[in-house]
This record gives sequence, structure tokens and C-alpha cells, in this order.
Amino acid sequence: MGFTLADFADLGQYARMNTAHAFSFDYVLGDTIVALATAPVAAGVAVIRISGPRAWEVGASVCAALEGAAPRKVVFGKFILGREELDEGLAVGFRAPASFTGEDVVELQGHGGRAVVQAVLDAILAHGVRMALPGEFSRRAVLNGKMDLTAAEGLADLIAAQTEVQRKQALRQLDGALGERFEGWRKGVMNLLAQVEAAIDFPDEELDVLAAPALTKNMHSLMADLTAALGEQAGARVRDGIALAIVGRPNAGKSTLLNLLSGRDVAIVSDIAGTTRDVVTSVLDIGGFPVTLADTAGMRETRDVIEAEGVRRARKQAERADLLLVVVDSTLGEEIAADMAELMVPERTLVVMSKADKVDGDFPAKVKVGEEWYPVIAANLTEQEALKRVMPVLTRMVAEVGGEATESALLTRQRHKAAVELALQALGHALAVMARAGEGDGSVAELAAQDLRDAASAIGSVTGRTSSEDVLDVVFSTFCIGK
Ligand SMILES: Nc1nc2c(ncn2[C@@H]2O[C@H](COP(=O)(O)OP(=O)(O)OP(=O)(O)O)[C@@H](O)[C@H]2O)c(=O)[nH]1
Ligand SMILES: [Mg+2]
Repeated sequence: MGFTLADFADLGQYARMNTAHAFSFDYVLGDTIVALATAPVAAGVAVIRISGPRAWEVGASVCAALEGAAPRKVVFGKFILGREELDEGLAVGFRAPASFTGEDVVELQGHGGRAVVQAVLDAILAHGVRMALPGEFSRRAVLNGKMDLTAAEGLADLIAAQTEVQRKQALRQLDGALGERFEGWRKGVMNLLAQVEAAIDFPDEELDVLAAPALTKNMHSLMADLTAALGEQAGARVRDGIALAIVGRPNAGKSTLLNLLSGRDVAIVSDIAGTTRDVVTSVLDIGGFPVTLADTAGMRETRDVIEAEGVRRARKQAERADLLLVVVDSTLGEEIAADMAELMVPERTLVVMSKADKVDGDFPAKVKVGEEWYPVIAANLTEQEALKRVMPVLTRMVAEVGGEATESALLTRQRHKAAVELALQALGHALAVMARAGEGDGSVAELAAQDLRDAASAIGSVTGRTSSEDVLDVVFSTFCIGK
């Protein structure tokens, strides 16, 4: 390992450099590595973690109290480099394989000051230990069988979780629920493979084996499971957030609504039609779900090129959104313009009638647009009171869009979906090949078996069972140092 912390002016530079060139270093598993496990900010306590075969030896040279200490027993002592005292704090060691990484691990809990952390890290590095790469602790945990790749992703998501629902989903994934789901599918494919391989071993019976109704039925049912999993949007919605777009005519009160929901002045509000041009976003926690609200330019025909671009972006935002709030100025009637009507999706759209304070009389609870009915909330958006009317309906809609996520282990990343798609392709191909059995093509079973192996390995790449270094690189490149 060519670089140590001393080569870099500060931790931040080291971190950035390591991220940019993640894993362009030779990856050496036998090294003993160190990193700050807590955030690099001034804090009461900072945890420095050492992992690898020399963890105890190095730990004890920096904190003598560790010498002879039992694993998992916390000791108190001075942290030193040679004769110089650097800090004092707690130390605890773990013996392989009973540790986070599955290796010998020592954790030093010192004071969380920048200079203190730097001094203790330097002392450890001086003993020939190297800085950990981003995600290297978790990567070692995976390589040592302490957790699978989906659990490692769950851990990263748990650390990044901003809302309650995100936390639950990440924890479920960390606990292995998603890994088990993929493992179940992989076993399903392996069962199919065993049957097809029987046909290879007994060529005389190839036709009977490949044409057995149970085999094709099992294959179809596995493919149906995989296809259904691909259709689940909730996992990614919870992880990446639910997108909500606010659209309507100019001056309808869209920005007023955004500010009301956000509880602060995010967007400029004025009585000039065409105030908002760019998409203005604000992220909210609605019932535990992360929701990105996007206020957009009022939709109308315009000669102004900048406004026209705003309208184009508004439309794009609405098409991409999971939920739509259509704001209608009630002083102008309840008519919803055709260009907005075509963006509306049943169950995903709420109509907000603004400026209810300026109109006498009652508002309908629903409006019919095209063949569909949409719920309506009428309110004075300039008053806090309006929040009490809009929020409950919005919370319900958000929960419906993201709702399934709260129970089962869903695919949360593009990587998972891509693997399932690949497996489905291979299975579809196997089916097509098997349909040719009996046409005198002797290698049908072998071709189908290869497709099934491809399907199993695509599925296995998600948990890391059949993964290559490339897959590991993709997963851990998003981690930061110390995880
Ligand atoms: N009385 C009353 N005024 C409102 C209400 N909602 C919005 N307004 C006013 O209507 C005007 C337009 O509001 P905005 O929120 O800027 O409208 P917008 O839809 O964002 O308009 P553009 O950005 O131009 O498309 C402002 O003067 C608001 O104060 C309401 O419910 N009652
Ligand atoms: Mg606006």
C-alpha cells in the first residue's frame, strides 16, 4: 500500500482521493487496516477501528491497558506513541471470527477532537497499519461470511436513513430478509437445473424429462415470482424517496402550497402570473416516508422562451412523479384544463382548490375528469389552517404509494432489478430451448442447463454468492471510509 495518511494534508483529502480512485489500489485482505468509524467532526467521543491480524498487537502498543485484556472487555487507559501521551479513553478488542469484520478487531474510543483523532491515527499508522479503503470493513465482513451483499447494502442504507420507514426497510435488509428472498429464488433455479441435468445424464429419457409438466410449471411459477418482484416500486421509493409534483395554471397558488407544506419560504410567491420557472424542490418526511415536493412553472402557452422551458420541465416533473397535486384557482371555476387532465392518474392525484376564501358556497368533494373521479380539497392556502385539511389526505396517498414497503423485503436498488431481469431472460431462453426437445437436437438439455446456470449466477450475484470482484467494487464504491 503506497499511501498512508501522512501523505495527505488532511483526512478529507485522503477520503476524496480514496473515493475517486476507489479500489484502484491492490486489494490486500491480509493487511491490518484502520479508520475513524465515527464522523470526522469535533465530538465528545470518536471511535477508531483497527481490523486485521495485527489489530491486537498494534492496539496494545497504542493502549497498553489492552495487553492481556479479555476479548469484548472494555479497558481504560492512555493512548500513546512511544513515550508521548496522545489521549486517554476506552479500548475493546474482539477475536476473529467473533467481530464485525470476522477478523481480529480493536476499537479505541478517545476524544472526538480533530487533532486528537489525527494523532491517534498517525500513531497506529506508524506501526505499519494502513488506512482502510471506503467500505473496506464491510467488504471484509462480506468476504469473511459475516453478512451477504444485500445486508452490507442494508447497513449503508441504515446509516443513511433519514426517516422512520427508511430505517425499518434498511434494518430488514441488514437482517438478511432480502438476501433470503434472493437465496430462495436461487435455490429454485438450482432445483430446476438438477432436473435438467438428469436429462443430460440419461439421454434416452431427455424428452420425457424436459417435457415433464412439473418442470415447465415450476419454471413458469418462478418466472412469475421474479416478474412480480420487478413490478414492486415501493422498495426503491422508500430508499430514494417518493416524488410529488405540484402543477397547475400560473398564479393558481402552487408555490404558496409548497411553502405551506414545507413550513418555510422555499419558493417565491407573487401575484404576477409566471413567477416560478425553475423546478423548486423541498424534501419532507410525510408519515415516515421521504417525499420530494417539486413546485413547477404554471402551465400555459407562452412566447417567452424561458417560461416555455419552465413549462416543459413542469410537464416532465409531472410525468415522472409518483404523486400529483393539481392546484386550481377556485375563483376561476373548477374546470381542469385538458393539458393538466392528461397528466392525472387515478389514486395518485389530489386536486387542491386554492383561494377558497374568495369564493362563496360549497365545494364538491370530488371532481370528474375524463372517466375518472379525483378527490378535492378546497382551502385558503395562505393560512396555516389549510395544512390540517391537505396533510391527512396527502399522508394517506403517500402511505398507499410506499405502503407495501413496510412489510416485506423489497428490491431496493437498480442492481437488484438488473439481476432479476437477467435471470428472467435466461429462464425465458431455457424455456424456449426446452420446447425444442424431441426435434432431434441432441444438445437441448445442455443448452437449457447453461441458461439455468446463468440465471442462478445472476441471482447469486445479488447476495454475493456468485459475485466477482466487479460486483463487490460496485457495491462498496458508494461506502465511505470507516464503514
Ligand atoms: N386569498 C388567497 N390568495 C392566495 C391563495 N393561494 C395563493 N394566493 C395568492 O395568489 C398569488 C399567486 O400565488 P403563487 O403561489 O405565487 O402562485 P403559483 O401557482 O406559484 O404561480 P406561478 O409561479 O406564477 O405559476 C399570490 O399573490 C398568493 O398570495 C389562497 O388560497 N387565498
Ligand atoms: Mg409559483
